Amino acid sequence: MRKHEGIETVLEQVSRIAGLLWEKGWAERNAGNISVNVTGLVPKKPARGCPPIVDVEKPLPLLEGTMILISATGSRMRDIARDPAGFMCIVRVPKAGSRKPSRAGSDACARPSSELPAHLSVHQFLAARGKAEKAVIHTHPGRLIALSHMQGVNNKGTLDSILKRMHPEVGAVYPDGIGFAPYRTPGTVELAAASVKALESRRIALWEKHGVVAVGPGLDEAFDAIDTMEKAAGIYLDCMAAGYEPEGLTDGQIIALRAAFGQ
Ligand code: 2HA
Ligand code: ZN
Repeated sequence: MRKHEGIETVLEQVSRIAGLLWEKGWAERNAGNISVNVTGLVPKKPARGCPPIVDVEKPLPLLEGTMILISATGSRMRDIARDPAGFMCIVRVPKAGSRKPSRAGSDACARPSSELPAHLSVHQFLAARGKAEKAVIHTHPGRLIALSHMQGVNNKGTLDSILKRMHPEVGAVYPDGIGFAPYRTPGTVELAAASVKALESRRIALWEKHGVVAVGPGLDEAFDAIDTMEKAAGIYLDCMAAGYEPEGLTDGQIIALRAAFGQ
């Protein structure tokens, strides 16, 4: 997140990125969810137009005192795009001993996304490692999901290698590649744990047969990682649909790319 940002600026970014997720076709119905660590950006007395604040029930010692802006459960990306404050809420992780009554349940829009466990686990992991990333996106990009159904491709090593060979941009910008989380039921703590493991030092991980989770300093950078990987997946599938297995960048080309980008 950049300096001098307030919650209003973050909500503008949420609106723009939610619109893009919808336009890209990655957000059917209420698919996907967005969160941003907005600690320090929420005024003590939130003004009108600030999303509702909900206290999280579960103790999360590493996130104590943190505020996470997250899409509300059931919200459509196209609705978030036109009214971000109306379809987001702020999850507050109270400091130990300072628990305030939760507003969850009193306001239909104040129930956070069904993927809250994954978002909180990823924010916890980012905070614990002192990372600059504050934004998390989960969405359903069709081509990456299609690859995750392809036997022989749906494993970390093969998927990562295919995407790097399809498009020089992948290896140049994302040398740590894409992580791979084996299928877990949506919304579960098992999916949350698999997400953290798959992300490690990466910007993006594929949730097998479901979607992706990506992180970035801001929502734009998280979006870029998804967009780039989805482009590479599309090139692979377009070649296969045209009836040929793509040659891909050769070993020599990959080595030269790494050297050129100081990796
Ligand atoms: O928010 O995408 O994974 C709906 C989903 C759950
Ligand atoms: Zn999903």
